[in-house]
Amino acid sequence: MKKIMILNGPNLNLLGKREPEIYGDETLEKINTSISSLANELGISVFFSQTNSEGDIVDHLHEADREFDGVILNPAGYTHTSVAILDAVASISVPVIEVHITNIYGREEFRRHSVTAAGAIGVISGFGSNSYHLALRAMKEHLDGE
Ligand code: CA2
Repeated sequence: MKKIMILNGPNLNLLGKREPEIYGDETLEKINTSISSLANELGISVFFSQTNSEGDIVDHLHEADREFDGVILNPAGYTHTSVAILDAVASISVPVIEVHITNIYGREEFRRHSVTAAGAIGVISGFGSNSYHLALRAMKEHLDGE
């Protein structure tokens, strides 16, 4: 069974608790539960992690390279700034799909560029929590075709 790491960056632990008009009213726990159900359906095993630290994201990506078949990554605010995360994404051999809850291209100018996406195999942005589901389906198809 393929093992996928779902890695969420800073402040995503606040989902459903603040700014529901932007990020929706589902908590991260609820989103993760729904990802688990889909993973079950697809016959994939998923592991969840959320961290507020840039270095922890880098460490998790290194771990994923050793122990997982792919990563679904929402780098959150670091999307727009982090060369360190880009370097980690680009240096690991397992595929990374970047995910955003909101459509970053329809938001403030500073969110319209992703530094980290250049290392990913693709980006899904703007579908709310469904972005994670779409990414999991895309990851399965990608791995099935490898
Ligand atoms: O749309 C996304 O998924 C983002 O990665 C979310 C980041 C934002 O900085 C990116 O530009 C786009 C923000 C995550 C913060 O999440 C919060 C959730 C609830 C309340 C406050 C922040």
